[in-house]
Amino acid sequence: MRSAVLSVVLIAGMLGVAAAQQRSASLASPVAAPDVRFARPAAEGVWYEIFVRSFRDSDGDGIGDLAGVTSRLPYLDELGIDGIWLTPIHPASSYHGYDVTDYMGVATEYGELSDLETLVAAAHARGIRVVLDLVPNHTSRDHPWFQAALAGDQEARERYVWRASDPGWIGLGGPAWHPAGDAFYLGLFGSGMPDLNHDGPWVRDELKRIMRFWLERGVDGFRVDAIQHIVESEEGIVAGTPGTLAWVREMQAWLHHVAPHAFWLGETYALSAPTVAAYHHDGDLDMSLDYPGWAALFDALSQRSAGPLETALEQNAGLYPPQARRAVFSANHDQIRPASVLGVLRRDEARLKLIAGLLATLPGTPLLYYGQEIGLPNGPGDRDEQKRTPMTWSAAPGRGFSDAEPWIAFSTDDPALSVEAQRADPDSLWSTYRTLIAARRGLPALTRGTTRLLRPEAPQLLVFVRQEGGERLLVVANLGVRPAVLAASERPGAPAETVHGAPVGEADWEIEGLGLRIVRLAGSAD
Ligand SMILES: [Ca+2]
Ligand SMILES: [Ca+2]
Repeated sequence: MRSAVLSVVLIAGMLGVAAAQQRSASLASPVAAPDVRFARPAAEGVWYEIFVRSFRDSDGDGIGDLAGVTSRLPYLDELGIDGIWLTPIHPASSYHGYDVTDYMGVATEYGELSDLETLVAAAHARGIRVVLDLVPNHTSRDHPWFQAALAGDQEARERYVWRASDPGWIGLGGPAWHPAGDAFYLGLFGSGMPDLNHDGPWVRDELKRIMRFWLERGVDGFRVDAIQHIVESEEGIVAGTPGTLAWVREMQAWLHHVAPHAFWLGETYALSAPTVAAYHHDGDLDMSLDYPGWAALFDALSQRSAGPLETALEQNAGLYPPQARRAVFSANHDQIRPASVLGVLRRDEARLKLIAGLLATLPGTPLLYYGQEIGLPNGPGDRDEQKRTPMTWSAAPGRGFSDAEPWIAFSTDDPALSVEAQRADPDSLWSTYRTLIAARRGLPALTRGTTRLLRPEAPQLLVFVRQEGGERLLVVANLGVRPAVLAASERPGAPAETVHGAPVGEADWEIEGLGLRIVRLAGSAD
């Protein structure tokens, strides 16, 4: 009898091990790449972040949705977009979706799984990649795992991070530890977002299972939320720990193995370039968000000096490993939009156009935030919702966003701040973006070329050479508001053709305030 019981236990144990091995084995098998031939590698395209709730409402409930995004793919194609990043589409506790309650679901207000599949297929048919937001650091407090943990389920409890007493750490905006029963759980982003425990294999495997689920539906990668905060040290270091970097390396190795066609874009929210570079060196991260570059861009614009961008370019040279890719941007759903940062002065449109020019020419992968191509401003006040107001497609009631009252008010009633108006105006910000993106597409020196910084006499002029093969492009950007001169003697070659901006010739160039030139240089490489 005893031996029979023992046998049953042994067999059950062996079955359990076998099941776990089978689970791991299926996680490691390759995912077929979508049957699409993209025109260029992901890193050489222009990307576009869509806050799904605010892009286009297809069914008249005032909330943007997946079918709405699908309906605007021709628009994105016309603008020259190669890839879109969708903010979280899953069932979640909050409107923004970063507190997920079901990682393999689609929130009812955004549609159904089939709507996502339709969107991916339609995007791929146009050569546009689709990346989903992945939120691995925390779930919602309402996620069934956390609810089970609160109810005392030991396995569920181990998926989160607990202490018997409050260690007193400060999280991102308040206390990091939150009471529940006779213990405390970690929630760096607040009590509504409990941190997952990535120490054990269960959570890591589950995350791989979630990624597989979406990869099998054709998505091309993931933007990884809060990537710095995955693993905390015992002492309470909550960003960039060796444990987090090792976690990134493991996850990237897994992704490169099962889906080498897909990639990660990490939310490396740090202003120090060496801190961001560590995710590439130690974590083998595919692509980072260039927050140091974002800060340098606005420093340069506010100081009317090329200095901050020159410093950033010099620091970046040799800092990142050769395979590292950086997304360069001027806004996302967490930032005040440039049209609001830069105020309401008349000349600000020139500054927004200069931002477009710098994003198109600086080394990196340009990443736009929906509405930036028309200079969409923030709404009133400083709440995050006001960074995420509905897209203004036209001047008509509902602004082409929705036939219903939008979920939040539009940030502008200016009819000129619409796609419809700016598309009809060859001098508009929208037309500037479209022209620059189209030019960039045809210029490998801009999409993948080397970068050499020059130091001209005029401190407001940012001057650099992008080179690929025998093609050399000289980029000159005037961060000042007054004209500045780049002498012929300061240039590394004779101009062959003005690619962007008013034509320039052999003499000294006077570049207007906030002006930009892209000039092909004669002759071959130096
Ligand atoms: Ca809707
Ligand atoms: Ca964490």
